Amino acid sequence: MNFKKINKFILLAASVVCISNTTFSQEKKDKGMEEMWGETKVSVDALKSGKAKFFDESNFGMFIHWGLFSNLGGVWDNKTYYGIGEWIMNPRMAGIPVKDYKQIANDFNPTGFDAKKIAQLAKDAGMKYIVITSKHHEGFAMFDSKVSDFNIVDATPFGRDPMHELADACHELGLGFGFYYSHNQDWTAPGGTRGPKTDEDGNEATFKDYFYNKCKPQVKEICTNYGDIDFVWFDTPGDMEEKYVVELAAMVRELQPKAMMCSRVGYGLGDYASVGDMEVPTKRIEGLWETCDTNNDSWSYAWYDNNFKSPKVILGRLVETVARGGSYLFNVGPNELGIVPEIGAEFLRETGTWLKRYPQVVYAAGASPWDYKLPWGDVTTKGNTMYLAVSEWPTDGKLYLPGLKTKIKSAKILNPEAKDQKIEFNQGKDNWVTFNVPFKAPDHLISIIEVETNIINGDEIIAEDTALGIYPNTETELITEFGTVSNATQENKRWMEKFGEWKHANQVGNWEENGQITWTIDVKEAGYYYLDLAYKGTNRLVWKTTTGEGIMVQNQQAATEKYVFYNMGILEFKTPGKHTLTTTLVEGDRDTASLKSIALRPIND
Ligand code: FHN
Repeated sequence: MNFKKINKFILLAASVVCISNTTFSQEKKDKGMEEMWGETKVSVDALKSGKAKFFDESNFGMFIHWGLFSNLGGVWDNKTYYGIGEWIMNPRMAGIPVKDYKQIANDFNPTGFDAKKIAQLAKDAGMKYIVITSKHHEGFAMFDSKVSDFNIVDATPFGRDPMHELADACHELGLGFGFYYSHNQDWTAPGGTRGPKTDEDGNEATFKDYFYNKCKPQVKEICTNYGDIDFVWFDTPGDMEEKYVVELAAMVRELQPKAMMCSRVGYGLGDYASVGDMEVPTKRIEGLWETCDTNNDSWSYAWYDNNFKSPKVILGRLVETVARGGSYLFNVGPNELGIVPEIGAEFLRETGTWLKRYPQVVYAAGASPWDYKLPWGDVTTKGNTMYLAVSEWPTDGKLYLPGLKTKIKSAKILNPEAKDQKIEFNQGKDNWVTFNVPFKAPDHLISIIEVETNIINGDEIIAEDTALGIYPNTETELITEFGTVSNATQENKRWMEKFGEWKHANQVGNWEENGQITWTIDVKEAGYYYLDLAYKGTNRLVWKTTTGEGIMVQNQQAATEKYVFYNMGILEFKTPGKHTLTTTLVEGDRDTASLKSIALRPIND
């Protein structure tokens, strides 16, 4: 990471701007959950004290969602509920009454749980630490708790403390270890947010009761009984009063001074920011931050959910996160027996095999000189070296880098099994670099080109960030985040497709008659390009896109509830170099029209 621009506090405003949904009918229903992620404002004292080093350099950790809900696997009363499995108790899924939910513990017997095996999986995957749910929103403690007997040791036939076993296994393998704890929501404890309003005797229960009877004493337990821990990952602070958050955070700091606290504790008291669930930010973010993502669609186990991300997708999202300056926390959901589903595990091991080949690309690596990903992949850095992580290997023997101001000394394709292959390149006056590369991708997952530049220690590799490259051999997507907008509204939006499965996009809406978005681009080669627009909106829409040279494409396409790319026509650039591109809405419902990106595809054949 590059900390040159760090202030005392960092506010990741872009990631919390607004809430919305794709499908119009869902719009109102889905509000609520994401408001509870809390502020992404964090203190950077952790960095100064040095305790952030491990987190900062690791860049890759394992998240585990495992709890009583795993015993249901998405099924209640013979019916399958689709969405994030750990929410099955909630009225928005099965709506299981507290009394019935508690009964599930009677037959929760995860005899297949093997802490060493899970820790080894994390290690094999190249992950450096594990963060596991010690108590999720439904209130069941996955550890030996003296505070509430609704816990895995007292309430289940299993009778063991798997958290102890996992903490020990992590320590043995040299992995970091930490706990997730839902501090605000507790759906079974009297007084917890969204929990019962009365206690077992029918007396009114307040949040204060929950906080002092359960939350704070249980957090004390997880911060006391498991040795030194590296992370305390609170979640969904929502409207929890500040005084409680302050008290809890102070206790954690006292008991575990070296633990890193995630920003979801609330009120800017975390050591590092957590951006939205399943969000790989599209733009560089300064400071210490992390994104959490899951290996299929749900966080916890669901019987039907085998939509596992492939090794290439995992690696792509990991490298992209590191290239934007962050860390990637990647989730697995063990099943009712405590076993991580095999396809997901296998894909993780393959991920780790790649990381063994190219560790330098991820661990202690810095962000890309470009604020955004490039069409063929992404870039991480270390000192004067750039690692070009190419997931879409070019088929014409040319790989392009736009707008590089720093001079390149040499470039080679890394080949861990044989000799690295030096490659020729040309760095033109236009700041484009063209590498001559083999036609076949050197690595079947993501190939790495190591580029040595001539900067001297302490300097940064500089890429021009005002003009976005338009490539002669591949499609370039221009997202709205990098355009300049007038008379329309540019906002980040989030929406759930399946319940709890978040999607994120920067988009432009509220189009006034003269609303427009303009990108500055740097075209490598003059010629014809197909123009596609990704938008949504009711009624058919007419969009117009004009180049600075006065070439225009105007066309009508369909109404759509989801962001879909539609072909608009052909644009010509008569000259290479800097141009502007301006898109406006000509006809259509101005309230629902929302533009997510445009794409330019060279016409070579
Ligand atoms: O509601 C939870 C959800 O179940 C899951 O634990 C995620 C992980 O980041 N956090 C909350 C929603 O943001």
